Amino acid sequence: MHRAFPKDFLWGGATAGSQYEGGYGLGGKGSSTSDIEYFQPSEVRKTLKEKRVPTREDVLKSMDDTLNYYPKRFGSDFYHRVDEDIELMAELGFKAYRMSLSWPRIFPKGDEENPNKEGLRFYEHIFKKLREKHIQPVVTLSHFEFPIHLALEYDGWINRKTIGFFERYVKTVFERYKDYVKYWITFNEINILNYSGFLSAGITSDSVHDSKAGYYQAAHHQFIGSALAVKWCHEIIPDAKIGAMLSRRYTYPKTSKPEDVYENYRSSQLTQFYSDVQVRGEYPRYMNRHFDELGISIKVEEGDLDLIKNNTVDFLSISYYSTGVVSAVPEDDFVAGNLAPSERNSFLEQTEWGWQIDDIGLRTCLNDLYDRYRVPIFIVENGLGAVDIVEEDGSINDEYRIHYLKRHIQQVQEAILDGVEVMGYTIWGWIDLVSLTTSQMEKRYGLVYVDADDYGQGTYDRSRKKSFDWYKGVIESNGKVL
Ligand code: BGP
Repeated sequence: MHRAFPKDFLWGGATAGSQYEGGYGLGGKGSSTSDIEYFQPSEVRKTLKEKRVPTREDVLKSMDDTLNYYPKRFGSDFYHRVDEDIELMAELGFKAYRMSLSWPRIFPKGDEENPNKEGLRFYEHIFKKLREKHIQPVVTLSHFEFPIHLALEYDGWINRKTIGFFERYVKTVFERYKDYVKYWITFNEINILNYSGFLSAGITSDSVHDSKAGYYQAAHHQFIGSALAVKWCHEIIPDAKIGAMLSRRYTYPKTSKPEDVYENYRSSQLTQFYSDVQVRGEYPRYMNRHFDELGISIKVEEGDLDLIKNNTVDFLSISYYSTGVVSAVPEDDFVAGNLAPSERNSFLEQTEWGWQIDDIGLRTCLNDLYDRYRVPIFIVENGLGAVDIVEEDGSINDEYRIHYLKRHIQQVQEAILDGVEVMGYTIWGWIDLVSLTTSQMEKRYGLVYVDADDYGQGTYDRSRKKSFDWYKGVIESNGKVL
């Protein structure tokens, strides 16, 4: 069997502005929903609890707070190290770099008529540098960084007006970057809106009476935002591709008991509801019953469904870290995962943060998604968060990370052989950055080490880990040498 990856396979790395960029308040940047998360040492391991949703008052307090440390305001200081970091990407041989734009860097409050020129120049510089190095940017329009002003004044994505603000922002960036960016992604992990409602949609706990109804209404508005982004992207940059993005924690039924199997199926439908709308262009019929059971109805205006139908995405991108288990009557034996806890699978090992490691699950998941949608799949996040030890000579021997990545890449190759169209693979946090769920720096994913601790102490200097050379070899050999 011919085991090569496709010759135009997009190997690379991924980051998100709110966890990597820093530059808080610089260059005219407005505050984002990520800027108000402070580091809480008690929450650093095994994120079992669902995140507490802040009230308006919490948000206002955080903005004036001088006692706590807010890691996402500083990230890994990419803002001041663009050229140096892009040199490292080039040394690794990246074909693609997945990044996100900060909406409030471009529209500081979100509802202005005109963009912040300095913000636009900042990203243009990045795109120029990437072009010099022949690296394709893959740009997410919204990755947990929503303008605070829109959260406080408009209740975020619950308000239909937000669609118009988003449309203005996306048209602005498509026009400005049309010569540089040919791969776009709409909303990061749109399907976890009920866990990340504040971060991704600006919904404070006091802006909704019925949170489920509010989240689904916000999702409807994001679907329209996504359809408009697809429409304008295709019109302004005809040679570009734009995709949806799911957090795809694939799940297994706990037993072969039909009740467990059904519950798992149902839970999977509720995750794929989002990509069903964005890829297939319509609300799936199974959601009617779900909305009825919840006693909610979504406000849909004339023209919404046609817009969604006529503007489906070109590809589906996913984050994949672990798998979960679902049963009809859950036992009280939960493990952690990105944002949502899951039941334990005794066949799987866990990371130091309790995320279950399942490389074969990635192959199953890729096959499953491709069977359902028949559009190319892009793995835009996968990686291992671990504590790294810096040896006396400065080296970092992260064999465990190499082992994790290798196992997963092997399964990507199996899926390609199964016939799945996989566009590319970008390692999450190719350079250390602030953790989404715990706001830690010590939960490291990188091939490159950043000298900073959980309180932002350190030089922020970069150094290569053992996995750096390994991944460079993988890209050089187009996946032949793993
Ligand atoms: C995904 C997010 C990323 C990211 C990753 C790892 O859900 O899209 O932003 O950070 O999870 O999560 P964590 O940083 O909490 O380990």
